[in-house]
Parts: sequence; C-alpha cells; structure tokens
Amino acid sequence: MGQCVHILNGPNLNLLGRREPKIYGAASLDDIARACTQKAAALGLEVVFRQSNHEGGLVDFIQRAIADEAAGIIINAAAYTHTSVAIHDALKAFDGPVIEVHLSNIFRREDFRHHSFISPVADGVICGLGAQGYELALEALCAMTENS
Ligand code: CA2
Repeated sequence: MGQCVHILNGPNLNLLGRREPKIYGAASLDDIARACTQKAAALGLEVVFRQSNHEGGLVDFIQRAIADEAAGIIINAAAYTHTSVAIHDALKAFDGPVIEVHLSNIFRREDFRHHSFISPVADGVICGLGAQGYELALEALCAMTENS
C-alpha cells in the first residue's frame, strides 16, 4: 500500500456547493474528495477523506491518522480553526507533516477568523485558493514525504 494522506474537514463543510458559493466556491465536498483522490493517485499517494461536524470527531480522526501512521494530514478544521485547543493538541501528537487549508482567505474576512489554533502546529498553510488549495496541499505533502 502506498503512503496514505488523511484529509480532514470540519463543521458545515458538508454544505459546500449548496450555500455561500460566493465565499466558498461551487464545488461540493464530494467534488473535492474526488479531485483529491485523482490528484493523489497521480502523485502515487492514497487518501482517506473525512468530515465531521464535531470537535471530538475531528480529534478522533487525527488519532486514527496517528495510529495508522499516515504520511501526512491536510486539515480544514473550519470554524474550529479559530477555537480548538483540543485539535491543536491532537495535531501536536502527530509526527508527520500537517498542512492547514482554507477555501476562503481568512485574513480578508472578519477579525475572529484571523487567529488559527492550527497554524502553530502546521508545517504550511494555504488559504484563499478555493478547492485548488487541497490539491496544492497534496503536492506539497508529496514533496515533503518523497524521501521518507
Ligand atoms: O475558508 C474556509 O475553508 C473556512 O475554514 C471555512 C469555515 C470558516 O468558519 C473558516 O473561517 C474558514 C466555514 C465552513 C462552512 O462552510 C459552509 C459551506 C456552505 C454553507 C455554509 C457554510
């Protein structure tokens, strides 16, 4: 089995494509999952793509990535980005590379979105590039894991 990247998504991202297209784009989360699976295959990686509306659900997903010795984690923790010490702590326990992704440019939005509890435990951050950000994160992770 190839190296496996876990792509984790937080609350309300299951609504993508149905509401707020001006902010988050027209792609649904299923569309993004499909694009990621294709991109990963081209890079010789496998992906596990998950979404939870619950903080503890995301912590469980991170712990599963740790237990499965995932090659890396790509995480859009959505609103929990701005609030969750629990997700910060869980990511800190993961030894591999972590990329934080946001569809929107969180720095062009409300002040409360400018702080991230994820960024201090992430190796890289991509925001404002829409669904393409996930594929760019996969490329970056591939380069980071190439010799590991
Ligand atoms: O830009 C991003 O990817 C965010 O992580 C999205 C979160 C937001 O709280 C972050 O500040 C930035 C919100 C995801 C909610 O997605 C929706 C999609 C369609 C309709 C309503 C919400």
